Amino acid sequence: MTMKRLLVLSLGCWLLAGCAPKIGSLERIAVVPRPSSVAAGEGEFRLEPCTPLYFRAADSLSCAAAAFDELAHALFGASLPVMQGDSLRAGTVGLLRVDSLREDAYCLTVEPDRVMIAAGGDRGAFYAVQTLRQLISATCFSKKAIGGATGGVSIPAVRIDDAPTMPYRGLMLDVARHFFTVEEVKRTLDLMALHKLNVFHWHLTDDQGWRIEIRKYPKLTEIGSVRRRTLIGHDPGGEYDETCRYDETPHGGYYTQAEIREVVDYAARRCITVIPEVEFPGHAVAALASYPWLGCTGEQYEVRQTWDIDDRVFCVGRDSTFDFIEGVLDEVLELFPSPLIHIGGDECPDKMWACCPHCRERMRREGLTSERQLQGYATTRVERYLAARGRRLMGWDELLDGGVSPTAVVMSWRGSEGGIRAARRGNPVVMAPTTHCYLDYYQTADTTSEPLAWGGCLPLEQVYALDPYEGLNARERANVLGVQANLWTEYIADFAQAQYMLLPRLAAVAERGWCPAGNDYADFRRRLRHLTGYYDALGYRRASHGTED
Ligand code: TNX
Repeated sequence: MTMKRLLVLSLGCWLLAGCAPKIGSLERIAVVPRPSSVAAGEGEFRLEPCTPLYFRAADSLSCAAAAFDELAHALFGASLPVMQGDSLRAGTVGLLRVDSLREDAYCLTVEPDRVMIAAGGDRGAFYAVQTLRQLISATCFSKKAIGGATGGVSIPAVRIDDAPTMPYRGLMLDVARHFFTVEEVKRTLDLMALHKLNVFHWHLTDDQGWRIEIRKYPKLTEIGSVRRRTLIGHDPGGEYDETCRYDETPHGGYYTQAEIREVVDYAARRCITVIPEVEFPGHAVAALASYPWLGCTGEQYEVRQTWDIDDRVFCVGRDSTFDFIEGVLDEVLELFPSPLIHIGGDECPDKMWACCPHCRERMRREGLTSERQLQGYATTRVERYLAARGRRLMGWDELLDGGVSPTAVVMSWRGSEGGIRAARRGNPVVMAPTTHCYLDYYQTADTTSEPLAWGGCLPLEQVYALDPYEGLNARERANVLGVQANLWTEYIADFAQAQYMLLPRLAAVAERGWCPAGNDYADFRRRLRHLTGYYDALGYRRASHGTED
């Protein structure tokens, strides 16, 4: 037999069998974050508009079922026919809860004649659907193709067993420095779901804006949500003075309580918990501008128009300040079911406290010897208030400087040192160090070709190098709840720019949280190429740094 005939014959056999060559399917199986185990099979499953979806109502996998339905709509413009019961028949997709798996674990089996998702609970099943989505060619999801794959799509045969290592995989969005609409927040949550992230940390208040409606204190949004003019440029290091250039249009926005509920619900349906952050006692100028009696001097301030750390913080000498924060928290707790409530606590200068008679009196009465301890007093008082209502306090790593209870959750941002210290003391910790998780930093050293950013340089590879367990023994590691990407928005004025800063670096944070043990950057890049196809198809804006061939 000639070589040519042999080739024609084997190609014919392959076509007849309807199988993709194994090497091809491996290339097609490119899931981010990396699943615990992937075993490529032979052939592929054809998912068609008439493929029945089987599930048992008693399994209550409603998030997963809704995600699957969304997938069907994106592909075919319609839901699949839904059947009740176990799927044992050929040509079906089955969704099943099994007791043998953890709530957030799943086993996805794609065979040429059926797809089976077995999961420990709704979260696991939801993650399986996200994985399934990444097994389908990205082009099927493009805006142009939406609902148009009526001829069906193919999914390569595979068995994937998977579960996250870390229970907390977060993204923080700062909506205070620049406001993002409810629709934009929802698109951010969609992105989180794609990356199997499960905590949305919503930074709702800061010097430059108060963004959450509080019925008891209406001026917080009437006054505190708007800054009079917009900073459009300044010379480096010259933020405070005449080097600033402004656009005279005001910048503002806030979320009504109905909108907050809508976002919390939208997130919950994507297995995402929303942790609100209300900054206390620093980063308070917008609140003080709304109610001057919250500050040490009672002066009338304006909502701040420039960035950086501000000396004007809440007066923690007066009890009225605690009445205020408790009133705010009462409404926050009604809106957010999250067991963790973030109260900031970062970058709080004590200059005002040092010359405030009320703060001095508080120090004397409480036997405090430094102003730093006054922050510790304020934090612990709020922590007690939250604990009495069944919630736990979370804050930035400055909490450690003022003396912190062993139950507060510490978010390590000034490097990992604070997190390491806290984990050794027994505090629960989330790692979000500037060195690996600050997605407001430049993505490349060549900053001249980039839109203005906060500074720093954090390329994709460095994000991926994050080791959340570094320097900790096994006992201490158990205190590390997870990792978080932070998107501060001083220089991110619109949602397109937010996407550009998030993508693709968010994928690296997601992977470090999902499976911190392995660290194979080359393999990550191979899989990421596939994922960037999704970003493009779904219409997200992204950077190409680190993804070029
Ligand atoms: C520090 S991280 C801050 C933010 C800034 C950020 C800029 C933290 C707890 N505080 O207020 O936006 O740096 O990267």
